[in-house]
Amino acid sequence: MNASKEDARSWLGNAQSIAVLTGAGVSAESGIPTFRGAGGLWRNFRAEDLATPEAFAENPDLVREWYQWRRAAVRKAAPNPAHYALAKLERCKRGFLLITQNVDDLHERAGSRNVAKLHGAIMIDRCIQCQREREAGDQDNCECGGRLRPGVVWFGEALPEREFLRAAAAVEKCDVLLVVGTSAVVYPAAGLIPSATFHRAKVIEVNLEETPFSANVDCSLRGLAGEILPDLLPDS
Ligand code: BJW
Ligand code: ZN
Repeated sequence: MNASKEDARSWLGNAQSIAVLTGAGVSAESGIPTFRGAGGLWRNFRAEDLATPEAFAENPDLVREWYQWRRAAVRKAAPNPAHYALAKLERCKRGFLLITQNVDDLHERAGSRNVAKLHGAIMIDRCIQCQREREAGDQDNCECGGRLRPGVVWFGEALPEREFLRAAAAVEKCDVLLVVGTSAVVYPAAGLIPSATFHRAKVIEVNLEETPFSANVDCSLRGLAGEILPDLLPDS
């Protein structure tokens, strides 16, 4: 069943509790490249091949250089209307959790407060030896001599448990799950979408393209997040 944008707007307006799941598409209009599809390449590498512990072990300088390039893009970027619309939606709901796979900080900069960051934060570095975290800078090594790595979750690594448990609990009890700008192929994050359906929430998807869940959600809206989200806000 594909309901209309008006239906989606009224579900959001009537919901007591809303969960939102975002992916790289939400930051694309801020100039931050997505992982898959057009713009998902850096030099000749696929993002999926660089975001792994194996890539870092084999070629830490290359992986680090990729992250320094991406950090520069994040520093230059500003939140777009999609980020601001989600921050505004949070302000008008009592039950609200923004679950993001994004490692940038644009949701926070737009004013979102209740955010579960499933894949960590790109602006943080963590020592692989003593585990101490710090704001990312130019250093390659910690004072203890250990190598610094970005504070993100690579393939094969566990998600931060507390963040994932918060996300799973919010999805189980929400009335509406709004899924924005994610290809929905990376697990366990993507598994939150069928979980919402199983727990009888309405699921609204906003994406430029079809995803593996488009046919099963209650409302699939095709287009730019920065254009659709402001128009979905209940009082707009
Ligand atoms: C727009 C738009 C606009 C563009 N408006 N839309 C079950 C089944 C199969 C595999 C697995 C499974 N469970 C686990 C796995 C393995 C693996 C996995 O999922 N693999 C699949 C890819 C096959 N998962 C893991 O390894 C996870 N860990 C794990 O499971 O651990 C188990 C464990 C337990 C206990 C102990 C130890 C281990 C970890 C996953 C970590 C993902 N990390 C990355 C990198 C983060 C760091 C970094 O940034 O460098 O996270 S990968 C990358 O993909 C990144 C993203 O957060 C994530 C999702 O991508 P996203 O956000 O969806 O972006 P895109 O580019 O894919 O899509 C953009 C979308 O936007 C597109 O659809 C566009 O159309 C759309 N769009 N512009 C609206 N303007
Ligand atoms: Zn250290």
